[in-house]
Amino acid sequence: MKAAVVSEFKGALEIKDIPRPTVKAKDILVKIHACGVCHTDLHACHGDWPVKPKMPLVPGHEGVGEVVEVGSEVHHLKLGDRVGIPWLYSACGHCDYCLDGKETLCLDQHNAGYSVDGSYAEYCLAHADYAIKIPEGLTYVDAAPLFCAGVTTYKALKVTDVKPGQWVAIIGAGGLGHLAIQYAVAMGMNVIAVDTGAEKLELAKTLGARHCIDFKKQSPSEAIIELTPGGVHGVVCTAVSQPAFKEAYRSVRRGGACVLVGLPPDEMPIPIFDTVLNGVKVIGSIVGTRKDLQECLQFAADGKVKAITEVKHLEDINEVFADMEKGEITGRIVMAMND
Ligand code: 8ID
Ligand code: ZN
Repeated sequence: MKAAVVSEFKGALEIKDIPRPTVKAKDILVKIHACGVCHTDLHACHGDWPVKPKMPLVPGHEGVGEVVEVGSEVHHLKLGDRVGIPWLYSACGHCDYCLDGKETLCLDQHNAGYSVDGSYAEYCLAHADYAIKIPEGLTYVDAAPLFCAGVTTYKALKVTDVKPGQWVAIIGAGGLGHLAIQYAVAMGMNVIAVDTGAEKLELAKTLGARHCIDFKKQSPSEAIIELTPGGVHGVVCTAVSQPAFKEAYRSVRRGGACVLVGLPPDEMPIPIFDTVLNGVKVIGSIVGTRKDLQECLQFAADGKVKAITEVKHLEDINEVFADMEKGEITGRIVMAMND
């Protein structure tokens, strides 16, 4: 099968012919029709984070397609089912976290396109218990970005605990952020979006942001505090930039929540005095559970959220990564396969 493979950190991806994976008892094989390109894939190929991915690696954790093989112990999925393979490739299912509905914190998890090969390929293996069905009415291209960008931002918004009618700031309106804006609007929140460039900010406005701030033209936190005296009730920071996290922290009102989602490999210095006196919550949020994923897919199936996508192919991946590094992508790039 054809796959995009990275063999060394920071090396280019190569299109290779590699063996189709073999299905074990609890697996399914998915013929991939679309896979979104997440900034995490770029971090993986660069070896940016303390925990390193397998190498060589087939990246990709927004892969969607049809089930073409079913393991002997799989009874809830059948040939032809439309499914997606998220970042949470598998978890142990037995630890405190798994039992407590916090499976994304399981210490014994695997991650698609990181610790196991992912969906930048014509076929991808999935653990049947963690592959999620795509509701009717969603195309593969529309569904793919929801398997990471969608579920991650939907969950992060839940974690802010911002209520309908209250204010949330979305810092970084890229692949994740443009979906965050839509989920926030659908959840009844008032949104302020922060990014740079007319194209991204105009898109943010079209998607329902009440105010848009260009971080290259003004200080986002100062602008946010002027717009919402005291600051916003919650902020979700998806930007791949340490200064953006400082701005996010400074934008939150007393008692509010600053939810960290983006993963630049830096530290975030936090003033202890202000955090204590202001009762500010600083919370990390990692993707979402299978339940979160089902919910976030349903929002899209109901027409409340729609990923803005541009379709490319496996052969384009190095160019897509270069554009992503320069911040030149609006919405999400989705690679179409087997079409
Ligand atoms: O579960 C998680 N926590 C999770 C899940 C998926 C992705 C975390 N991530 C991480 C990725 O690894 C990456 O670090 O979220 C980050 C964003 O992923 P993405 O949305 O896929 O990346 P993108 O499409 O490149 O968008 C990033 C946006 O940030 C803007 C850029 O202009 C771009 O639109 N941005 C930057 I860079 N600096 C900014 C700043 N100072 C900024 N926006 C506002 N202020
Ligand atoms: Zn991702």
